[in-house]
Amino acid sequence: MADEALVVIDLQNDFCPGGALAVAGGDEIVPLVNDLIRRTEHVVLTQDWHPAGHSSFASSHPGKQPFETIEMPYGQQTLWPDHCIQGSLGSDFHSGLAWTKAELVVRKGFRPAIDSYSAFFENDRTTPTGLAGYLRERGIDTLTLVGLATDFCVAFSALDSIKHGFRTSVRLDACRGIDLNGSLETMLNQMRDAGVTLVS
Ligand code: VGL
Ligand code: ZN
Repeated sequence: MADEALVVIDLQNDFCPGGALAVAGGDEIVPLVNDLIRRTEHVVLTQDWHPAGHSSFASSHPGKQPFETIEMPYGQQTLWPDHCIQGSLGSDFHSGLAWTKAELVVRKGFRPAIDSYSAFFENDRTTPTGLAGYLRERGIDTLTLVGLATDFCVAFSALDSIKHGFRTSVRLDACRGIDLNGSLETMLNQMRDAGVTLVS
């Protein structure tokens, strides 16, 4: 249907086993995601895309370790291992992903001072990526989200998608989570409460 799009979130080497910020089983979703790509007319991908020395990297904050939380001007920020550095192998899409059909690749996290989990807004929750305008202009009103990680980039994208008024579902069987201090359950509940259709 012309009004639906599949949004594949951050299915990149660094989020798959062997990568810098590996999500357990991240590579297992590739066949199912490819299946959904084949069956969906419009496909959009997101690509986490950080400059070296990005402010979300623990290595940019002396004395801080990955997975600690710090206070940034825009609020709380989890610190991560260096990952998805622009142009690195880790930033490439998983080699098995059938990405060529994608009509748009949204890159995010490229501003040095601000992280961006969501495909729609950066982590200050106000700087837009342009995706909502793109989808609206294309007449797309219904989104299915899949990818990595369920409790970070997928969840933040799904919540913003609802805020923008898109009918939104997340295919949980085509996602994998990080689950940091219970984040998976927290974000599943937030998505459910916000009106995201969770398909398992
Ligand atoms: C992500 C942490 C940092 C994600 C991206 O894709 O969920 N998580 N950057
Ligand atoms: Zn990132």
